[in-house]
Amino acid sequence: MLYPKMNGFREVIGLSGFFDFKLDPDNVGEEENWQKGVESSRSIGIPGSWNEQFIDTRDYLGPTWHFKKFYVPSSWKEKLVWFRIGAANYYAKVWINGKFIGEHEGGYLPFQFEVTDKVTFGKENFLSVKVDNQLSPERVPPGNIPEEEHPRSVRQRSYPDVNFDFFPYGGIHRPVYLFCTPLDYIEDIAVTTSIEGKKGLIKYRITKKGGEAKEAFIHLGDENTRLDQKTEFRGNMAEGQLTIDEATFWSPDNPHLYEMVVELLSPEGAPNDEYTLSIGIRTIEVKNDRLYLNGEPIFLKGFGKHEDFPIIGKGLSLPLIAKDYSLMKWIGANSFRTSHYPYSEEMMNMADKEGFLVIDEIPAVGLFFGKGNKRRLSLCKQYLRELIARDKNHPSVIMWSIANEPHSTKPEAKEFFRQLYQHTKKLDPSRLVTLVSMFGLKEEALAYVDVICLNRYYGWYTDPGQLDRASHKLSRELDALYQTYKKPILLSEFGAGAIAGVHAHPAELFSEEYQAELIQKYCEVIESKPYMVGEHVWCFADFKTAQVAYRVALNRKGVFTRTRQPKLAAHLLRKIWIE
Ligand code: GCB
Repeated sequence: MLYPKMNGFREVIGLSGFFDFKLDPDNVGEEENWQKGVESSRSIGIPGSWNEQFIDTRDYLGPTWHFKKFYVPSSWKEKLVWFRIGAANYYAKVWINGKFIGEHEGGYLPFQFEVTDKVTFGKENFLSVKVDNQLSPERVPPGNIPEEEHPRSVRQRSYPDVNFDFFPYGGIHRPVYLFCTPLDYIEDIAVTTSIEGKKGLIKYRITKKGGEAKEAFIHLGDENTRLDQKTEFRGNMAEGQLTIDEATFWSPDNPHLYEMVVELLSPEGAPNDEYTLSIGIRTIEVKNDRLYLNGEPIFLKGFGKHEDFPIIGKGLSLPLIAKDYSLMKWIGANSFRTSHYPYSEEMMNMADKEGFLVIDEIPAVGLFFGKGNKRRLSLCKQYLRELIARDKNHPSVIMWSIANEPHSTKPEAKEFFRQLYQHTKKLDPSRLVTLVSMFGLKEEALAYVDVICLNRYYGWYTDPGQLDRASHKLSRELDALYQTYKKPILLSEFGAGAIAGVHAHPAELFSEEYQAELIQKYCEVIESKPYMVGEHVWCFADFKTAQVAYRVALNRKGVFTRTRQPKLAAHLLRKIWIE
């Protein structure tokens, strides 16, 4: 799926901004025809979560409506018109001028519809978007799970009753766009890259729709290189390869990007659509239980993160993205995981530019097994399909994560993940696949994955306050895990809660000193094991969770506060990772 871009053949109109907004707690909107608008709505800022913008909506998760008037330029009459939302959590239905145009399930991936015959050109149009974020055991990630389906102690139950550890913000969280393409247009471009000595090879596949175009022109370049190639369509697809003899490879140290311009040619040979993609030439593989980027061993240093900030909730904030990358660079990180859902396209583009290696995760968090497995599996497959369609061209993405900490106590979990693993490999054989486990040795599905991701909290949830014991247990478990699976292991979560400003000497739980000491001890253990391919501290920054007795207003495991100020652990990590 291509991100909307403006050029000589395509135009983009941003519809983000204030929308009229109304709650629909009794779910009567559709019956009462709110598709055409409704009285007494108020203004909401989009992108943004409704839970943060008003006093009375903090815990509201049911159906809501977002309305907006917009214009479609008359000059778009000879074009195809598209409507696109970057992400809306969790279920969205869209109408234009009262006519239904489509729906989408899943809160973290883009969706778009062709709306040419639903809009009025040169006149006012009316958009209504219903977004429902009700928690349900049927949805992924799940919530409000009945006791008999997934028993948990009363103390584990939060408000709202989520089966995961972050606040279930609802809303239109990413940009809303109207854009146009020519009638005969480039539908998609997919590239994969490989390396032979100094050569960089770029395989491409272009798909087009509409019209009679038989050929495309490809121009690839940077300041030193320029390649031009004509390619022919067979049906709607054109495939080929470009070779750069002396290529500059993409890596965290030198995130070099080439520009690839694809021009679609009319049967007469005139350009009639164009799309520009940034390409990084790199390889990623596992060899002898190690991780290799461009044929060189690589060790991942970084974090699990969240999209989370006061007032905007999970809404896109470009300044926040810029700030987070600058802090990750300052601290010496080279990677992160998009825990526990796909992050915005804007964040992914910046990872390519700034040179970060990304483990790209679907929103499969809090998975449990039993009733509803089939639906959950098909949703996870849909998420993987949509995520790979969206992110397949990012050099930064090195691994797909098919789930975080599934409650894999039932035997069917193994088959569930076997299917997800195969599904992912089929969609993208060029990248690695991981599962982020809390069960470790008991997680039978680890037999399938390319890299094992393990989350561990010795010294926090177990053996609190006892860091020597924690190190010892960690070391023993990592060795056992490696002996069993003989695969590279990334410690994808470890950390301790620290309330900024709380100090204790000797260190104890919730002090900045304890968090720093725990992280130091874990890093020492990890770095002593040759099969370990990385350390991702949990978490980059403090973040909001549902209300529950064991969270002190926020999850405090951030090495930065929620507003991005460093705790002691941040300075320590900088020493470990940079010096
Ligand atoms: C985990 C989860 C993460 C939580 C973290 C914690 O294992 O993957 O979502 O926030 O633990 O702090 O408990």
